[in-house]
Amino acid sequence: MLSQRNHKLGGTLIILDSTLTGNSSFFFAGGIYNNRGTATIINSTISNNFSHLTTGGLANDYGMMTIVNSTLDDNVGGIASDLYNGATLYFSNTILASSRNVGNCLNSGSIVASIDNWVRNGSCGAAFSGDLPLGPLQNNGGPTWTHALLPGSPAIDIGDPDTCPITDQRGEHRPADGDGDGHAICDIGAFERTEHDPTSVSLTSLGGLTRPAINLTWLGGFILLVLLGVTAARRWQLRGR
Ligand SMILES: [Ca+2]
Repeated sequence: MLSQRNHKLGGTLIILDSTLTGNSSFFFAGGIYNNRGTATIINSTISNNFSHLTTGGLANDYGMMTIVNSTLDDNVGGIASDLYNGATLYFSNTILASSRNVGNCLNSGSIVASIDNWVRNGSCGAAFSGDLPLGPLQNNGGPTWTHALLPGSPAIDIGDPDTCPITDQRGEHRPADGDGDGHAICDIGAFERTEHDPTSVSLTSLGGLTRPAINLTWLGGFILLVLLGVTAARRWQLRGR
């Protein structure tokens, strides 16, 4: 992993059931920049991160990155909003929904697998594309904040069962029958809609999509470096403000 302050080539990073939000970088990715390492992101939310020159969310520049059932939204970058791959990428059941500037995903490397991903502009081999409204980043249960799939969302019950984790980011069991048709199928993204989730979302709530001010400090990704080697099951939430 690489940053301006902490420069370490290679290494292994696992992010599980976590939220990275409010991080920023001028040169590198706002969320995570992987340089010759192995980065695995599962059941996690990468939201409202910023990079002036590269990607607001994730960048895989050399090395290998695997992304499973994660949600990327409200990220802003110079070349892509959510994801850049310059090396080897596996990703499945993942949402790239940012809509604030450039395309969602830019690939100049090898996408070994792109399975049942929802990418707003259809890039990087997406199976599904188009606008995908999500709930605001908020407490939807569980130890970390998430973007809920709204009632009736087309991302409900269309995920790949073979790469579906047994819980969502909140700890809710997967798969759940989110569309009530009697068939429990994995959802796309970090949030699995269950029968316990609210059946309506107030306009007031949706209108509250206020985002933290961009904070030109180096937080999220670098704190994670310190946590390398710590149990992968540990859950944390990083907020940049
Ligand atoms: Ca489901």
